[in-house]
Amino acid sequence: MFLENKKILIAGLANKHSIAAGIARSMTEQGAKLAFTYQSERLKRNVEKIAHELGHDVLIECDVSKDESIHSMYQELSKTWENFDGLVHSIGFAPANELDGNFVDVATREGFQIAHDISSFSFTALAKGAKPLLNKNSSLLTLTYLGAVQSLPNYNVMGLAKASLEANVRFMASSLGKDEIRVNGISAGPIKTLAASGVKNFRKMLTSYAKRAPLGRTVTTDEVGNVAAFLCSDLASGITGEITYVDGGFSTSALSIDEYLES
Ligand code: NAD
Ligand code: 0WE
Repeated sequence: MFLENKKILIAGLANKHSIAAGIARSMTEQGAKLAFTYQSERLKRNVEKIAHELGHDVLIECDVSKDESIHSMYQELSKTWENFDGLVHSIGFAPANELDGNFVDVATREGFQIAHDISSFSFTALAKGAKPLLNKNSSLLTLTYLGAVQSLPNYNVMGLAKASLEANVRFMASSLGKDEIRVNGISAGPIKTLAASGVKNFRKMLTSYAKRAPLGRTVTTDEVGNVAAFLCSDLASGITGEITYVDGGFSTSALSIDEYLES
């Protein structure tokens, strides 16, 4: 088990379909001790059930849009964990009206600010709070998406926020490298989670993705989880500032034979 004796904090678990749930399963299999944050009282029961089933019991509320909430979360955490070895940031949000329609038409200053605050700055803010508690050889991880580097319909301001998040990975890696803290991102292919459930025609997107991806299918949260466990382990001690794609190869393929012959 390559995460034995590692204490890792996971932020962004909402329900069993969450990417964070796949990460928690895989990290548990590899022997990690986990703590979880949940966004609000509304999600507490879900998160509690998943944590207990996996044999973990540290659960703390944290709304990343509020510095005070992040501060008190770490105060609470430090009562059970004097120090820890990793942080998973699996949080993204933009107002729904920004994710439906022509980018320039639907973009607003407020939507831009919210998307960047919750989806990118929160990773820096969580790292800032974690820094005094992190051991040497710690690892920070976030979840990103191809929309950071290529445009696609409706992802809109989230694409800008993910581009910022990926730059955040590189700047945080540089900032924390001297403390032997690594910072990486996983760019996951589309998965039907709560965050994806509000998205129009998401099922169609999944089908079209599966067609182009070299593996001929979409990926699962457990496949993302396995790579997350690796990146947070000492097996990945030489990797930092990197974005690893877990997308069945989609981003490496310009056109599939099926798409080519269909038109
Ligand atoms: P999810 O809905 O299960 O997780 C999103 C989480 O963000 C939720 O737990 C929610 O509580 C949390 N969150 C939102 N605002 C918050 C706030 N103010 N404070 C604290 N937490 C807050 O969906 P998911 O798909 O598992 O998303 C996790 C991450 O993976 C996101 O960053 C998302 O952009 C990214 N991602 C998702 C996909 C996909 O297709 N599902 C693909 C690539 C990357
Ligand atoms: O990062 C994401 C999810 C982003 C997301 C989704 C929502 C829906 C509900 C952020 N904020 C919100 N806000 C809401 O109110 N993904 C990678 C999944 C995703 O979302 C899309 C996608 C894909 C893929 C939105 C449009 C187009 C494609």
